[in-house]
Amino acid sequence: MRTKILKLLKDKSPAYISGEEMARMFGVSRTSIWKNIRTLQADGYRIEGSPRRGYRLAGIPDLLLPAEIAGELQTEIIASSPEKIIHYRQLDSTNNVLKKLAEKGAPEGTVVLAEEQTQGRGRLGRSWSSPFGKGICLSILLKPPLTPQETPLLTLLAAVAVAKSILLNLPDLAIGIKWPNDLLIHNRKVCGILTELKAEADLLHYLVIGIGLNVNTREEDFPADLQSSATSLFLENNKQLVSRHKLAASLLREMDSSYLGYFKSGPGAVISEWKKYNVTLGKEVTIKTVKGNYSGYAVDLDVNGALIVEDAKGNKKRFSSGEVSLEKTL
Ligand code: BT5
Repeated sequence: MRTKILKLLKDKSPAYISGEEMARMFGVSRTSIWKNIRTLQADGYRIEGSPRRGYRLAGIPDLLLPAEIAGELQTEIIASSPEKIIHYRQLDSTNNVLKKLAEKGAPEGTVVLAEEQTQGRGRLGRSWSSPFGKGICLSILLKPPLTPQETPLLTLLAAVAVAKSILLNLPDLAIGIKWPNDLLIHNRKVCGILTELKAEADLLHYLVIGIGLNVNTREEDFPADLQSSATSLFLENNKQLVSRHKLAASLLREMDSSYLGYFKSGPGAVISEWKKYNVTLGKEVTIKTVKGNYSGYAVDLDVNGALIVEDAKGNKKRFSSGEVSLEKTL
């Protein structure tokens, strides 16, 4: 009902439509229309009411509202129906909320979005800064027929999908992907990805891919310790605001088509796409892992997306996770 009312208000905007007419069209009471209008207003839609003329839509907020995102999507798996798009104004972490939904049997392709995270998480207990209404914080539930060992590739796939969706909207930005999960612009981090999974030895139950993208974040919105290392699309785009819900929709579209493409074309295609944005291979790197640091030359990725690093003696080591520092940057 709410979706239908919203569509009608959009079609009529900037004209008014009376509550009585809407009630007649949808076969419900005027009170029911009024209640739905109140809920839309609480979601952030600017709906003006006039006793004689009725209601009119005066403004759509740039929030990650399911109705706005779903209207721009025709996906097959990810966010493929309005029920699969779940929006919160505030939550602890979209990954946490989606993992709970996954435990309750949420279908593949369910997406949780938030305007603000109070405990946004990075890898290894690090935090992700997510002030209200500035970035895109979302998590996607996937249940691919893969082994847990094959899943790192899906983080690379997600990084490429984010890069592509940004470039569709802002084609001039120089986006690089630092292995495995950081999107950089001018050597500052604009996006991070946190993939978490539930699996047994050889059986993957589900995967939650969490994406944090700084969109309209201003310098002062970042905590002081991030101001020199983080950036946003707004800051890189001559301080022009970017529509967050449009970008979120194109990100979900890219994720959906890349995910389907992966099953048709296999890992090689993901890796060659990833290499187009690579700022890690061909560089001297130091990789920090839980087992210690290792320095060398980043030579290639293997078929699962692991990073192959060669030391000065020609010994090659493979890393499926770790934190890379680039000795020589772009
Ligand atoms: C990441 O971890 O980069 C993964 C971030 C994933 C965030 C998303 S938001 C939606 C979903 N729900 C969650 O709770 N998380 C995911 P890592 O590589 O460990 O990097 C974390 C480091 O990035 C921090 O220690 C900071 O130095 C830096 N950082 C934190 N917030 C940032 C921001 N908004 N922009 C740029 N850098 C940031």
